Amino acid sequence: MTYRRQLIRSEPYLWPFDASLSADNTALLIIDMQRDFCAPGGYIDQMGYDIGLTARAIKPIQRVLATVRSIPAFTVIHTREGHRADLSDLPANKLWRSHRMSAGIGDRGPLGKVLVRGQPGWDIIPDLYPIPGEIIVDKPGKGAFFATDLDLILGLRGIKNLIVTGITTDVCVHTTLREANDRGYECVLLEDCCGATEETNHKAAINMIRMQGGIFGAVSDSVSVIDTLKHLTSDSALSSTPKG
Ligand code: C5J
Repeated sequence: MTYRRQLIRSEPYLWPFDASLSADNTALLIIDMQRDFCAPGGYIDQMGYDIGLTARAIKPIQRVLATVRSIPAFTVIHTREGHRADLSDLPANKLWRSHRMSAGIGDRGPLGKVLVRGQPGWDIIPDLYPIPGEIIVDKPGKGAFFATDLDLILGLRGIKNLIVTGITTDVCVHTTLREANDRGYECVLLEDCCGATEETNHKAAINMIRMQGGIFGAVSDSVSVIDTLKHLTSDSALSSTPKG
């Protein structure tokens, strides 16, 4: 299967490092775009943080998602952080810390039980809701590889490049990026498609990626990725095989 070689404008190098970008070997990863992290009444809001800082990622992600959805066979993976209704997968220290912030995991809030699977607050926001064929990975931790089948799914699909988006930049996004990088995935984080509970943390998390020649991968943005991906539309239409 051949594709025209494409690179995405990014720092500190053009991504991916080996110019291997194709619709068959690349996935868009959308991390935890759940009401609990960016909607009024959710977990982050209850802790008193500014949800404007996380919600601002919604529109840029929507634009990237629309582009990717127009490319046949491009893999999209959504993740959701959350726990079983009986909280049997919730570590005691995570529960204790959430109580300290007046947003107890499992407690009833304006969007149902905080961070509990199946509750309104835990679900993905309507603006970015998965469509049939897109994969959803439910995770109990911050990293999307911990206690999930994400690595298995990526391996079975032959995916080696990950375009990483979502919230929050310094927590679940960074943990997942580091986990992916250690497993050999080539990652690019889209700066405007992320957000943190504090702007300084967002900026620091982005800056860390660029260190040491791209210690966890590269940093780009929605415009640059869309510019490159739209060229894939015609290439992949000719040569890709449907997945899922
Ligand atoms: C947090 C996340 N911040 N999705 N979760 O608790 O980053």
